[in-house]
Amino acid sequence: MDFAFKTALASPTSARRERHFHLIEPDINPIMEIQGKTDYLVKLLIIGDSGVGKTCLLLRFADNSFTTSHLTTIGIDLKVRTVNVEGKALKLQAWDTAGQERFRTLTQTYYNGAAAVLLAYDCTDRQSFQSVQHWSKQVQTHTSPTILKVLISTKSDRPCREVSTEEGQTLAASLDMTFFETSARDGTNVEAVFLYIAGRVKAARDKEVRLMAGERLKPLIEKRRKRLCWFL
Ligand SMILES: Nc1nc2c(ncn2[C@@H]2O[C@H](COP(=O)(O)OP(=O)(O)OP(=O)(O)O)[C@@H](O)[C@H]2O)c(=O)[nH]1
Ligand SMILES: [Mg+2]
Repeated sequence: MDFAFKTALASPTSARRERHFHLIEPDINPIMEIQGKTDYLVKLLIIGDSGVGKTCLLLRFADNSFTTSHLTTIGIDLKVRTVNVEGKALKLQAWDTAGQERFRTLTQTYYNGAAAVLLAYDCTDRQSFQSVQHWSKQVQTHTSPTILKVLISTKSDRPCREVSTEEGQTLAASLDMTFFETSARDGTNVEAVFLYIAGRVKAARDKEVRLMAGERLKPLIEKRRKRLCWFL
């Protein structure tokens, strides 16, 4: 794919290493992707506070890998994997956003055209759980009401938990979201999250295709009906 990359300026105050690139033009041609044996192209976005484990979750899904270092995402990054659902190939393009405050305006520009949003919090960090309300408002403002929303609790492998499963489930239900408790470290529920999204998107797109086919046949059926009436 033909992306324009630009090296990001690392914050001089940040003690953390920053390795990602700032991707400036999300210039993806859906037609080109479809020619490459893709039935459906699915745009996803993962959001949440810095350090909750968004990049690690996507790395586990796309590359089956995990890193213990926090290499904070600069701007935005992209991970891609094609999954098969009932014989159809769905290319999942997961946009990995930066949780840091200074990138929030940039993140907003990537909501457009997303089929699903994954909102992540760290179950060992109550502050990140409290931020869910803020992120949820962002989703409401920048996406259509029909977008698929998934609340992700991360780092379930860690013993020092600050947010219970029940609290996560209750919040997800109040925000009309589906809830998953995950660990990028041991892989818990990572496949399940993305397969759930792929399954829901496929069902919705299949329905759209059927409806469109029905609309195309309508004039033909009407013509036949009229001809039949003339004979009777
Ligand atoms: N134990 C454990 N640690 C995790 C897990 N997921 C992420 N981490 C750790 O959490 C830290 C932050 O992970 P990242 O994925 O870089 O966080 P992020 O949400 O992408 O952060 P930003 O890019 O700054 O927004 C890293 O040190 C990871 O190793 C997990 O499932 N279990
Ligand atoms: Mg990241």
